[in-house]
Amino acid sequence: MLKPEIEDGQVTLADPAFRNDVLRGFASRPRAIPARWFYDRRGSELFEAITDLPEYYPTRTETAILRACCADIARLAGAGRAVVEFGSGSSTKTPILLRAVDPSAYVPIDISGDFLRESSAGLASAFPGLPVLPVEADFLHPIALPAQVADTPKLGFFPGSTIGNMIPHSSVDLLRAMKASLGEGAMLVIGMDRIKDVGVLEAAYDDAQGVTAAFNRNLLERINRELGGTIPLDAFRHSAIWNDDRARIEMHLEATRDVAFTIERHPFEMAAGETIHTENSHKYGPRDARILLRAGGWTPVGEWTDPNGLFAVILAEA
Ligand code: AVI
Repeated sequence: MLKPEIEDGQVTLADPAFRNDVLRGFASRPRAIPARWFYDRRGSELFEAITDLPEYYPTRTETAILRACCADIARLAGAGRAVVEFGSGSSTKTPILLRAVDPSAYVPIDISGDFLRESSAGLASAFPGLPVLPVEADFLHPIALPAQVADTPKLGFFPGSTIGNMIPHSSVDLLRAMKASLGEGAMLVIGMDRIKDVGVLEAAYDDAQGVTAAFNRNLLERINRELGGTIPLDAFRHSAIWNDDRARIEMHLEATRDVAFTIERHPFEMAAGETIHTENSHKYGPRDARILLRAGGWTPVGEWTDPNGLFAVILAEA
């Protein structure tokens, strides 16, 4: 049965998919919970705070690259495309692209109706006259886009290196689903974080102010809040480590002592040093990025990076 929870004075129901992923995640070995569950209201606020941290280079680096390359993207893509953003849109990056490419419509796609409505309203007032056509859907699967843009060529936009949060076979599936959603003649602008110095990478995911640690630990708070968990928060520490073999930063929550707790009355035990794996953030060498795109059905036609080669923005065609 769904369990009513009080959040911000409102009664909400625990998401059955969250419950399943958490119970399975704690029972499996290695223990792991999908990163998508970070993003409740508090988690989304903490992620926003992460993007401003001095150690978290991706957001400001990608924004600077976009500012510098958007005229080239506009030239290569041509005017009048419908820009289709996978995710509900960033108040900084999206306007940079929209201003440059002179689109005929803007179609943000997000699974969370709340975020979608908020960001669509912001974009619509910043771009009067531009049709903003939000679609509430899970973009991991092919999506039917609004009829108004059926005959318009599309320019997909997937910034932030969000693709890096998926394991390689899922990221290939996602690129293929995007290609199917965008249709004939589509192009895609995608942000992909580069492999770099391990110290820089680990600091970006374990900042001095502890914001990323709070973001990671908020998952445990969410489990306690929404699923009636009894996890002792003080028994877990945030860890972010570079897995060189898989070219990814892994975030874990590590038990600092032996602990026993329940989630919806299911008992769990963890020994000191055991972890629950909460996120992967894959990084790509220049060739890795191009190979991944090609595996997903896209041909890279333009690539831009910052002077230190920290991050890349790639334009690809279907
Ligand atoms: C959303 N995503 C691209 C972020 C990343 O860098 O992998 C999520 C994040 N996790 C910790 N810090 C930021």
